[in-house]
Amino acid sequence: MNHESTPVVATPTAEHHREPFGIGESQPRISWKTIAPTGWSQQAYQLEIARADGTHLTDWVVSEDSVLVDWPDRPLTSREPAEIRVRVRGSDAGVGDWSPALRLETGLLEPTDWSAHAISPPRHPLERLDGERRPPLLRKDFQTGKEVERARLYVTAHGLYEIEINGRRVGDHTLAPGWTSYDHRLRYQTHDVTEHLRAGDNTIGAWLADGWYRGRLGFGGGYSDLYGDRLALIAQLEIVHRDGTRTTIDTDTSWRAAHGPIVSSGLLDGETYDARDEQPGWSSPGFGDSDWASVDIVPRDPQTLVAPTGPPVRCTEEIAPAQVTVLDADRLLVDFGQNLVGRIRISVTGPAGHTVVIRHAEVLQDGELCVRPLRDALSTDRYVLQGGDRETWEPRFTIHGFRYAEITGWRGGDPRRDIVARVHHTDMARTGWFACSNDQVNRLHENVVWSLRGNFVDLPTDCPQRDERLGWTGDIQVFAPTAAFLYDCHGMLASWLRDVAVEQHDDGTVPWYVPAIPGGPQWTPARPGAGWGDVVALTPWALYQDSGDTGLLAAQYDSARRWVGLLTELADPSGLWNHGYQLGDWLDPSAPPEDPGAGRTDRHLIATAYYAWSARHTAWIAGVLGLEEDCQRYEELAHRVRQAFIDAYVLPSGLMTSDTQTAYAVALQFDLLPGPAARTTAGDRLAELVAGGGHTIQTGFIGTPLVTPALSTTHHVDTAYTLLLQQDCPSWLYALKHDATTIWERWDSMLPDGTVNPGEMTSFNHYALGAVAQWLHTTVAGLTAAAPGYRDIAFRPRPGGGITWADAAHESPYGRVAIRWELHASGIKVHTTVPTGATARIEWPDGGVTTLAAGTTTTWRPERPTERPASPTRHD
Ligand code: RAM
Repeated sequence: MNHESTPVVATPTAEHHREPFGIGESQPRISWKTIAPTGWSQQAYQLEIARADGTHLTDWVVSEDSVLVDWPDRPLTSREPAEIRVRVRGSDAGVGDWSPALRLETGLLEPTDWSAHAISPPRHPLERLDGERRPPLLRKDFQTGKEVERARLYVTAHGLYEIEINGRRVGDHTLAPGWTSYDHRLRYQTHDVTEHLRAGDNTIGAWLADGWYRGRLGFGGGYSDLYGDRLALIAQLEIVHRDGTRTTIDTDTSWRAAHGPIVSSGLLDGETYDARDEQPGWSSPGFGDSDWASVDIVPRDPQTLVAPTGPPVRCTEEIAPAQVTVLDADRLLVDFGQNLVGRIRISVTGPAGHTVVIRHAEVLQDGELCVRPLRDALSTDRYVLQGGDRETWEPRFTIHGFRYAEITGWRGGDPRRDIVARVHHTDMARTGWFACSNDQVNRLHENVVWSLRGNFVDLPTDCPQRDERLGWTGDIQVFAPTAAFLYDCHGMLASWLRDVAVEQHDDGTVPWYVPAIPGGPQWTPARPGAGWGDVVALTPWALYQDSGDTGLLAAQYDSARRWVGLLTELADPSGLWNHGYQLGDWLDPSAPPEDPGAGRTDRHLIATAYYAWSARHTAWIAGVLGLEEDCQRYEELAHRVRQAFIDAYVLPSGLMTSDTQTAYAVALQFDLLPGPAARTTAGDRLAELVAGGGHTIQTGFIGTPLVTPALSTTHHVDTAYTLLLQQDCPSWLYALKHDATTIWERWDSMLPDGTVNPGEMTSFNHYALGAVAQWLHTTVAGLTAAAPGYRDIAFRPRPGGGITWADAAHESPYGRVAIRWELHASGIKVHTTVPTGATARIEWPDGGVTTLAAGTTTTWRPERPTERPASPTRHD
């Protein structure tokens, strides 16, 4: 085959790993992307697996599949490296070159692989010093007599850890091992530490801190010791020598412990560090640790140790101060120009014992930090100077949500050089982009991205700043489609959904937030809540739409089934879920600040709608999994609940019992109306309500992601644009008047008069209301997955709102999908990019369809587009 028509395969990937090192799958599924000339399609593929015992070549597999194909060889064993290459054959029978190799390595796959014990500093005198629980250091000296070929560190902790070997930090993870349902699943991390070791004397040391394991968490004062009251380290350092022999250094009773320079550290409260207490050389050989204490072994079942499925949290960006104001002699107010999540690093010079205090806040009030929204989170870091030359410090085991910092006792030089905000979050690959001719809409989109970054810190949280920061199920349920477009969050969310399933109650109730911790009588014990519990059926499906990962559906199916089974018991015989505690359309702007659930839409209308929608999704999941009987049973259930919904909430006139935007949006988007005529009536009424409300928002968490799609699929795209572009409160763009750089929890977290909303729940960094971004992607730009994983793509641009061009791109499992449209006086010009392996078409606003081949195409459609009649159901 000649060179020009040769397909080029990029480096394959394994599962959803960005860094396939220390993975937990013995049979990882493999994916690859091909770039090939227009018209080419894959007919067959071949995989080559290089393992220690030789290179295995599969037969040619006749298949068009390239996403998450089954592992083709015998299962990998623990600690096993492998290299995988792919080549493909096309319709013309020509064979392409081998792809570059994917190098992966498994972690410890069997509980019996673990020889390390969980070791803890002794309770006395280390742990409770003057009522403090001072974070400890642990260390061990060891010898490597023989030359080192390679070395791996498998490590985790009760609490948070950082490791040093021979004075050098291992890896760059933040807040490891992250937060999982620790009693069931504790993640360990794998590091290649070959370069850290040297022949002869070596030392391994660990910092530990409370983190989520035993630090104070939760609202209303919170709770400490939620998982136990003893920190512990589990570390297994496996060294393979040049001669093939092995040495393993485990955490055991030969390790020693002492206080470190961290005086206190909490995720909510911040960290205090006394540099005078540093012990130089503590993690290097030759340090005398005779006055360090011995350690105890504490229980940890190795069955619960799991490898990560997603990337770690790490620093992804540094931001210099945008503005620094000197408040008084010793106090600086720093504005980073961006509400972010992370920590501040300072460089200072001053006398020993001098303390620099850093307080954080998202907003100002009267020129000072406004910390009331933080509630009981102190978010204060303190650095006590050693008194040497320039001292540089960033806290290790805390994290804050802030745009502003007040620094008292500043002893640095130029603040723009000596103060930097370091942004930390799960280091997912960016996969989605959007821009258009309207700068405010672009800023709104940028704010969504920042709220995603700030709240994807190992688990999907509601907020990153106050004494909460919990994995609220409802928030990610509404936001998951947006998140999956913008970032590759599949590995991270797959882990979190495992935790949701393990924490689901025996009767099927899904906790309000996962990991579940006590939350006062409103939240504990958990009660089944519509929109929140439905995460177990809707979010796996949303992720599947983006990734095509049927394995995730299989893993989560039982959880979805148990939830829908519970709803079937709770519902009345007709299928209505019309009793019990519900949050309704949470944070509907008409709800009073102190009662965010008191929205205008009947809570039980929402509950039955979600019941029908989850039953429908469970049927779809069963269908994909080939469970025909289940599929039919859940379809029938969904149909019955739908009918009950219609009978109870849709009046003969076509209006609904709750004459609200959320009610119509839910009914339209969840396919809960009797037919096309009823859809038209509902769409028209929704548009009337939006116009009647002066095109301001009247929806909360439930209605907000649905209202613009409900309008645009019922012939009211102009109304949707007017709503999108509204600037008065409440609206998406209102927040920009107050210089918002993230999405707020409330439409009016900042009131029009510039004061902070008096509600006790007022975050400035909450992604739920940012779910509108998915409408920007799918409808304003017009980039939609018409089949799971973007194997079929529908470009459905719906220009409006005076926007003259828009573009969106998504890095799909097949490769980059992109669209840019531009309005011209005589028509619309659309540039599209379709990856090899996908089919695609443009569905024009007037109903016309243009079929596209893979590759980049420019399509010109004369005349301005007009809308076409409503499409019957929503499947995006
Ligand atoms: C608050 C937050 C969160 C929401 C719950 C119900 O704590 O607003 O986002 O899901 O309430």
